[in-house]
Amino acid sequence: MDKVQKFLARHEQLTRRFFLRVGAAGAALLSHHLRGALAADDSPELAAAIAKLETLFTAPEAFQDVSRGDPIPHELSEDRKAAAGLTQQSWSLDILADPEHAPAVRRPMSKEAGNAFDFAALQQLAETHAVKFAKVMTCLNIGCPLGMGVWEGVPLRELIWLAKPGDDVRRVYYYGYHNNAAEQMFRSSLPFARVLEDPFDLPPVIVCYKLNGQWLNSARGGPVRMVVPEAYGFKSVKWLTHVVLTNLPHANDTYADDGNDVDSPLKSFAATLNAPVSAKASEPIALTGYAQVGIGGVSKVQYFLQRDDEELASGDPHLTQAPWRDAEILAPPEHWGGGLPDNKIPAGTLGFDDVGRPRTWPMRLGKIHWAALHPGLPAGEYTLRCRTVDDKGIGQPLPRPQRRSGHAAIEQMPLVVK
Ligand SMILES: Nc1nc2c(c(=O)[nH]1)N[C@H]1C(S)=C(S)[C@@H](COP(=O)(O)O)O[C@H]1N2
Ligand SMILES: [Mo]
Repeated sequence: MDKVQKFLARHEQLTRRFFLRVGAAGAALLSHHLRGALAADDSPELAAAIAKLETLFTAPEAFQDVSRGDPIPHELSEDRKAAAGLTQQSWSLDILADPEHAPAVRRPMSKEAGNAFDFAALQQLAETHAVKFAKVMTCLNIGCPLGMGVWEGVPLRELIWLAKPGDDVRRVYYYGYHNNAAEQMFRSSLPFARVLEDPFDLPPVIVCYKLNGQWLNSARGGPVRMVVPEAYGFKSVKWLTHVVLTNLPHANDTYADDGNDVDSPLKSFAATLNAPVSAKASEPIALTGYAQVGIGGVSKVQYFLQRDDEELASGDPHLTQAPWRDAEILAPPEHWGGGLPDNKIPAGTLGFDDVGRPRTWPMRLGKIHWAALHPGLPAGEYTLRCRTVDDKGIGQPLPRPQRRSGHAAIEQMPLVVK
């Protein structure tokens, strides 16, 4: 066996899903998004590039970490975690009225009053209300996903109803353990209506205790964190300790102070993975990448290879008129990675069928992989760009090109052909 074949044999499950696409079995499995054929289905270069792609789900300990705090809560010793309420045994949640913009809350719950909501109560609610869904966790400021997995929890509204809120609640804000230092507090907020209702087929906002079928670990915000499906990471407060019901009509997020568009939902964008920096003249070029599927969906991933000595058309800053070529969106994987128990999508995960296949593809709020084989090029210096086109046919970075609303800039990579 040559090197490429050996490599493919080892990564059979990753490559198989790609080549399935071409056959009838693949066509049955895949959605209407997959169409057309690659320039060469039997390219070993492309097969090897696809085999190198990481799994779509991320093991909980392999997420990139951006947590704040001095010390960072998940780095406390086990004893100090227990004392701080950062273990399942010691965790509790206060659900209170905002003292400064107080709505009516008939049954506030707090540690101080001795009736805080605890982990046992959360598990009791979970028996009848648990929900699971797949989602990328993406930092608005960083742009690329920190990781993706299946998050499990109880809808926040189920906890809030226990506190018996009155009619004048307009927003909910919440924060987590912060070493009892006000300046370390990390706070987020949501309109009360978003907590009560799940618009546009979104999953609910959850109080989360599991990731990829395992108890939520300390680094990911365990024992309990918030997870807001359609939002960037800063809405998903870790080490959750307080939920505050307020009559305040506007956002008071920590990220608002940082100048961000705090109610912006996830954007779609494409990026390359293992993009070649150089290629041989006249030889096909294998391209691979991933895309984040934001609230607008992804109908296409496209790329565009441009000679650096040729000028871009003027008056088209977002390259809407460039000669984009369609890449292939890879079919859903058979193995999602991420350390799922028995390598299976947990039963009952929203958006997946009984055998763990996604009901729609690309799946919103997740990631996908893409690939393309570009015909050989003459020697020269080139720039490789890629973009997503959303379900309305709008190409990246539109309709929200503003960086403060989340990363959507078109990626550019240099490529030298020799
Ligand atoms: N308590 C607390 N929660 C937090 C943060 C934090 O610093 N403290 N960081 C937020 C930000 S900015 C992001 S992007 C996500 C990252 O989640 P992750 O660590 O699970 O990837 O956590 C959010 N939740
Ligand atoms: Mo973030």
